[in-house]
Amino acid sequence: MNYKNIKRYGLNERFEQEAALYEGMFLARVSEQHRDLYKVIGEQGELLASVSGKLFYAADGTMDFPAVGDWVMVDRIDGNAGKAIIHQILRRKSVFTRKAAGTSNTAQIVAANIDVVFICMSLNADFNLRRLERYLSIAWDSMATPVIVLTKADLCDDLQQRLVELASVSAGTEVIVCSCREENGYQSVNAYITEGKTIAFIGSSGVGKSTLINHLMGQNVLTTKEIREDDDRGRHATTHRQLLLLPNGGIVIDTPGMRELQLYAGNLPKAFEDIAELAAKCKFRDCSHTKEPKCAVRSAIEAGELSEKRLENYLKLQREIVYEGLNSRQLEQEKINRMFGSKKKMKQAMKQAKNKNHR
Ligand SMILES: Nc1nc2c(ncn2[C@@H]2O[C@H](COP(=O)(O)OP(=O)(O)OP(=O)(O)O)[C@@H](O)[C@H]2O)c(=O)[nH]1
Ligand SMILES: [Mg+2]
Repeated sequence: MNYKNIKRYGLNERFEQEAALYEGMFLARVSEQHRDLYKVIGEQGELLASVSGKLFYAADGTMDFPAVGDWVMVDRIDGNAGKAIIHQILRRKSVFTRKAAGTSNTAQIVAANIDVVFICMSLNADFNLRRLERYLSIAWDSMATPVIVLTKADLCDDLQQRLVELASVSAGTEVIVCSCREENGYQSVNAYITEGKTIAFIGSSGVGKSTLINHLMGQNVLTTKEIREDDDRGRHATTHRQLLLLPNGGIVIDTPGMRELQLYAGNLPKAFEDIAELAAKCKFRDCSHTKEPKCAVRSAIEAGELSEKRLENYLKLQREIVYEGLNSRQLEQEKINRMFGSKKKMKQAMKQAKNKNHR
């Protein structure tokens, strides 16, 4: 198959190879989701789509349904004869998940197959280190690279102080400071956007995600809304996730601001590398860092090297993770095992399909 259009939407060899497994079906990327209706981009343009009955009944939770950014196999190449049917979701390269709002322990996919995740936080009222720790835990688990984007620099008069505070939680993550009120306010963001790479913007409502994307697009394609004056919060201007193609060849996913961000899976050792390093020096291997003797983590707090609040948040997030010990990579692996038996068998099947389709 000679793909042209969807190559611009980030198609690479890995997905192309897997798609070869599904003879007679067409490859497309999910660009929008509205409840159970999807918009997908195929080789001949946009299509409306819904999932097949088989996919629906075989689904074991929301992770088994398509999400924005997913590569899927559909039954048609154009929409002339009606809606397309999504038969298969290709293996995800990365996935940003959170616990669905409410009490159930189900996951919600925020974006799939992203290369970089921009965690947006404004430098005024939204600035909150504990929330950022949550975002980073999920981002490091997602297999996408996180970048912290601090927005609304024009509304902050103690930037240096903010950056010092941030340094205690941002280790290993790039930080970009920007503002829509300055001429070159988004230049550093642009540096991360390259052809064929997918970038997702996440963060609270009103921090300026859509404003930023509009700037990158060079036109106002997305709706933005003034924040409420009384509490400085956004008004949920963006209502659904959406994938767009940027003029410079990058692909961006805009997401609605989240009211709460609960963890479904998270990479705590990576987001809290300082605590993980200290924990290795505790007397007890299963030290809970609460009351045990010779606890290196508590000693660091007493010495003023680690903030108590950071430890509290770490312990809280640890309790929150649904699949304790299972990260997104392992969850995806489980799915492959369910589908193919093992990763090796999946690779063999892919190779066979490729040879067959090339004959
Ligand atoms: N002063 C200032 N205002 C900004 C900046 N960036 C965005 N805004 C304003 O903040 C408000 C909210 O921006 P949006 O882009 O709608 O925010 P969002 O993150 O997309 O919000 P949701 O879609 O609700 O998640 C708008 O009125 C923007 O004009 C900035 O750098 N400085
Ligand atoms: Mg928005």
